Amino acid sequence: MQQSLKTLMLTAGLLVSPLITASTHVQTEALYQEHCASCHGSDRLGGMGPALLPENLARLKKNQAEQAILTGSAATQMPAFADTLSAESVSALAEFIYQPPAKKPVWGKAEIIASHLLPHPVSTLPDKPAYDADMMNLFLVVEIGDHHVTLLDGDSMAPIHRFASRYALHGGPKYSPDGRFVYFGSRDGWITKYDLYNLKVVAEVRAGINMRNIAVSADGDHLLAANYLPHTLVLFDSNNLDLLEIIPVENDAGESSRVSAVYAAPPRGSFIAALKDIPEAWEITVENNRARVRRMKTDTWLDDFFFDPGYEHLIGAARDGKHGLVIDMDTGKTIANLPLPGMPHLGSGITWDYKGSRVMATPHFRTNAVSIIDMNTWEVIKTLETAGPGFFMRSHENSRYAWVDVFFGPNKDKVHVIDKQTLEIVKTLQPAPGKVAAHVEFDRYGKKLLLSIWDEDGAVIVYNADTLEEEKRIPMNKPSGKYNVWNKINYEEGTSH
Ligand code: DHE
Repeated sequence: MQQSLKTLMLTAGLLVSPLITASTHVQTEALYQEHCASCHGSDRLGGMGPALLPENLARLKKNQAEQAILTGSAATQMPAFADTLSAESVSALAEFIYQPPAKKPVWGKAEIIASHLLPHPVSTLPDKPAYDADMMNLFLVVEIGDHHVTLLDGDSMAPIHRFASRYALHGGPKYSPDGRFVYFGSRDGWITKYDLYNLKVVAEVRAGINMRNIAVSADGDHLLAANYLPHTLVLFDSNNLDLLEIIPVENDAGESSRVSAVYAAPPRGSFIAALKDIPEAWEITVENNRARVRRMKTDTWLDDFFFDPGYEHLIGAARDGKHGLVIDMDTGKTIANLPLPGMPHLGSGITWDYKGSRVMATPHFRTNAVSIIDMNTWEVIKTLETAGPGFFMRSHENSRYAWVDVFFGPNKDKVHVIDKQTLEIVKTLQPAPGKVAAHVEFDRYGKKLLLSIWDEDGAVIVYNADTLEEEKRIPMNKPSGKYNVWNKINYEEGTSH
C-alpha cells in the first residue's frame, strides 16, 4: 500500500498531529466499532478481514499489529490509520484485540449454515478442463505474502492462473480423488472448494473460528474440519460443502479439547484426529452421513501424527517433545517408544525403501537433526546432523534424494539434499542468501522439483531432481507449500498426505 509523506513522517515520529486518542477501554472499543468492525466484525470474529481474537493472533506480534494499523497491509484492503489515529490509540487498539472478548464466541450450526456460500455449484459447471495442460501434473502454490494461490503447469513450469484465497491458508490443500477439485482451509476457519477445470470457487463455508486443517475422505464424499475454537470436528458433504454434523470433542469426563489436526486414512476408510488437550486419538468413520467415533486412549498427549503406508500404525509426537509413540491402529495399544529428542515434525515425515526395509524420516523443530527410523523394528537407525532445525521434508519414489530445509536459525537460507541409500547429506544449497528456503514438492515423475524462497520478494525455484541444477525462478509473494495433483491423489511416498 502506498504511504503518504504525512504517514511516513507520523510513523517516524517527525510530525505531531491532533489525532483521535483513546484513553479508556470504552473509548477503545468505540474506536474499534468505528474503524475496524466493518471488516473484522463487531464481535471480532472476522468478516472481509481476519478474526481479531487472541487465538487467531497468536502468530502476529503486537508490534506487527500496531504497524499494520498504522500503515495498512500490503496487497489487502487494510487501510493505513496513521493519518486518523494517534500512536496511543493505535497501541490501545492493538492491546484491545489481544484481549479475550467479554462474551465467549459461539460458532455452531446456525453460524456455519449462515456462512455457506455457493458461487458456482458443481452441477452448473462443465466437467471438461477449460485449458490445455496435463491435469495430473498441475501444481498449486500457496502464496501467504498476499493470500493468493498460483496454479502452475508442471510440464512447462509456467503459471496458468493466480487467484485470491481466504486469509492465512494453512495445512496442505486436499484434492478430490479425481484431481478436479481442491479444498483449502484457512486458520480463520474458512473452507473453500475450488474447481481446477473451470478456475472457479464452487462453495465456501466457515467451519470454526480458529481452524487447524481439513481432510477429505478417500472416496471424496466427505470433508472433516479440525478446530481449535470451538472444540469441534465438523463434517461436511464435500459436493457443495453442506453441513452434516458437528462433533463436540470431549472425553468421558466431559472435558473438551482442541483438535490438533485431522487426517484421512484411505486404507481404513476413516479419518484420524489428533487431540491437543486429551490423551486420546480418535478414529472417525462416516456411515449414512453420520460420524461414528472410536476413541484410542494414549499414554500421553500426542500432537503431530504420521502413519505407515498401510495405516496400520500411528506415530505420534509426545507433547514433551522428547519421544514419539507408535500405536497399533487396530488394538489402540502403544507398541514402541521412539527416542526423538528434538520435537519431531512428524507431519512432514516421508518414507522410502532402504535395503529391503521401509524407513521413515522426520526433521525436528528444536534440534539440528533428521531422524531415520526403521518401520519394521521401530529403531532409529540414523540421526543426521543438520545446519539447524527443519520444518519440511520431501522426496519422490523416482528420486534418489530427499530434501530437508533448515527453517530456523542463522542457516535458515540453506537446504540439505540427502542420499536415500547412503543416508548422508550429499549437498547443501543456499539459493537466496539471507532468505528462508523451504518446502519442496516434486512433479509427478520425480524429475523436477520446486523449492520456495519464503519471502515477499520471493520465488519458486525449479530444480532438476537428478543433477540438482537450478532451471528457473518464478517470482512469487512468500510462497509456502506447493502441491502436485498426481503426487497428492496417489499418496506418493515422498509427499504429505
Ligand atoms: Fe503448519 C501443515 C501444524 C506452523 C506451514 N501444519 C501442517 C499440518 C499440521 C501443522 C498439523 C498438517 C495439516 C495438513 O496438511 O492437513 N503448523 C502446525 C503447528 O502446530 C505449527 C507449528 C504452529 C501453528 O501455529 O499452527 C505450524 N505451519 C506453521 C508455520 O509457521 C508455517 C511454516 C507457515 C504458515 O503458513 O502458518 C506452516 N503447515 C504449513 C504448511 C503445511 C503445514 C505449508 C502443509 C505442508 C504440506 O506439504 O502438506
